[in-house]
Parts: sequence; structure tokens; C-alpha cells
Amino acid sequence: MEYTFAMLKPGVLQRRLAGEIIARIEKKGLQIHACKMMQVSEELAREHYKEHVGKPFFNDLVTYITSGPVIAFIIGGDDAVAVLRKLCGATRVEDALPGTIRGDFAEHTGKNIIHASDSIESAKREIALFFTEHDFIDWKDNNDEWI
Ligand code: DAT
Ligand code: MG
Repeated sequence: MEYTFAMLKPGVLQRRLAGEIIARIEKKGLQIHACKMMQVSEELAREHYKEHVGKPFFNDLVTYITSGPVIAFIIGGDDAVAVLRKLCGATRVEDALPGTIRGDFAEHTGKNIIHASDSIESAKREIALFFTEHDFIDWKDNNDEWI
């Protein structure tokens, strides 16, 4: 079992898309182990995206991520990091294929509606930023053998 961090960015709740995106994650067979609706502070946004400090889009990214509530998740599954990145699609929306979350729901890269960790190391760091160990629920999916 591998774990990754996902976040539905502010536009998702505004556009009433949360259910549709969560459904895609569930239908793929990935499993939700923690889920939290929250307002991201500027401090948390800067820490979460610190690898991008100094890039031209950094300030807009922080402004966007703090502009409304998000929904954060710990997602588990075999190869969960890579599988969720595939479901999300490419960072640049012009590269994000139809059928992917970004390909289907995002028109601008700066508002590409979902975050997913890019490696196991990033996932560990990001999960620790957004959740405590008490938030994690280790439950068994009894359909596991069918998925
Ligand atoms: P990803 O979210 O696919 O991991 P990233 O880590 O390179 O992509 O960038 C983080 C976010 O920053 C990305 O989801 C949207 C925004 N971003 C990245 N490149 C951008 C660009 N060229 N113009 C505007 N926003 C950008
Ligand atoms: Mg990234």
C-alpha cells in the first residue's frame, strides 16, 4: 500500500465539482484514508509550494490556493502516487488529455483544480503538513479483491 496527498483546489467547491472528482478517485479503486475541508493559510500555502518560490507564477498560486476552501485527502492504493497523477493529467492544461481531471475540467494551468503529490517523498511531506496521525483512518475496503 502506498499513500499520496491530494487537494481539490478552491475552484472545485465554487463550481460544485467536488463530488464528480471524488467519484473518479473512488471508481479508480483508490481509497480515501483522510478527508478535510479547510481554508489554507498563506503560511501553509507557501510551505506546501516552497519548491516554486521565486517562479513567476508563485504569488498567483498562493493567492489562488488561499482564495477559498479546499478539500484535502490522504489517498491510498497500489502505486497511489503515480496512479493519482495519471488521473489528474498533465500540469499544463494544454497538455492534459481529455479523460483526465485537468483535461476535462481546467482551462488555465494556474487554476488546474487538483493537486496530487509528485513522489512518495513529497507525499509524506505534504500529508504531514495537512494532517495529523489522528486524521488517518486505516479501514478495509471489502471490495478490494474485485478492483
Ligand atoms: P503539479 O501541480 O502538476 O505538481 P507543479 O508542481 O509544477 O505542477 O506546479 C504547481 C502548481 O503551480 C500547478 O498545479 C499550477 C501552477 N503552475 C505550474 N506551472 C505554471 C505555469 N507555467 N503558469 C501558471 N501556473 C503554473
Ligand atoms: Mg507539484
